[in-house]
Amino acid sequence: MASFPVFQLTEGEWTSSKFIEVLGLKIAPRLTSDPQLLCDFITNFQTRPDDVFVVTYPKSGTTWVQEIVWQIFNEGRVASDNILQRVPFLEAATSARFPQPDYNTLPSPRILKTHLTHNIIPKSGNEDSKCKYIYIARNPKDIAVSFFQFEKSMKVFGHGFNGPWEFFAKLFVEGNVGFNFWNDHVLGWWKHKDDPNVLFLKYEDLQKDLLSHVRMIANFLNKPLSDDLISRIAEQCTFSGMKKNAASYEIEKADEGKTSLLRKGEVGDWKNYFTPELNERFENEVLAKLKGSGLEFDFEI
Ligand code: PPS
Repeated sequence: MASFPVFQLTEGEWTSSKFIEVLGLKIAPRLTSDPQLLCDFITNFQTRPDDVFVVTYPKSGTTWVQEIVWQIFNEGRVASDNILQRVPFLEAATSARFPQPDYNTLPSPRILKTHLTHNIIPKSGNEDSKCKYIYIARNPKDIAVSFFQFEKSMKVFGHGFNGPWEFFAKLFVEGNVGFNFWNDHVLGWWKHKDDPNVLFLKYEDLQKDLLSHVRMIANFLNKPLSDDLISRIAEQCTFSGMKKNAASYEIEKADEGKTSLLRKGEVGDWKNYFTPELNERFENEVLAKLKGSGLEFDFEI
């Protein structure tokens, strides 16, 4: 019988977010009302050969690439429906709070958002008919800041993070945030970067050259598009382009309005938050773990 420990750290008056551990991953309770059901859903998920998973550690550019992939499959159309309706979030599949599609009857190709680690993500048993995974990695300093701002905005759920930035940064370094340690997540996927059904991208590279990344993604999905269409999708998927369709990227906070999946969309915002001491801690305890892997990040562009 699987167990689903509930996890929340306290330091004085500060509390971390509350999590349920499902398959070893810290998952926010808002994502599932029944951890056993979620565990079964993930474990028994039947992939189709044309499934496309947009995979990230949280706050790494998921929404951005969800939108790019959706537009690639929809001739560059800009849709006003919420992105999570168009590209559903796997880990929310058993949530009572958010209405979820029936994954079995979703038309192909299914485009799915997930933060699952490589060892847990649903896979095809058949070598010849593998679904595709687009993994987006982002530098952990900007992720930590983005994650902190997001957690703060979610605290109306009543089980959320309550504390200052320093506390969140500590939780992040120690892997006590949603989906555990950043370095384990990225390295787990980085090992598979050369698998033919994996496209490993970096947020900072998309910022540097969105056009060629839209083309790369389209080619990876066997959807070669005209130069005009690629330019249009790239233009529509810049941060300012997506901001024009802001309602698509809003999510429910609880009973109290909405928060956006778009915030600043920059590389280097971490410099507004990091002290020299914290920077040293990230270098020694987070980035040092990438040493020898060949995986490197830009922290400014
Ligand atoms: S989530 O909740 O994990 O799905 O969040 P995710 O979408 O992965 O990450 C949110 C951050 O991505 C930024 N974002 C973008 N940056 C550049 N260009 C585009 N088009 C874009 N769309 C989303 C978003 O602003 C969040 O980063 P921060 O640093 O907080 O601004």
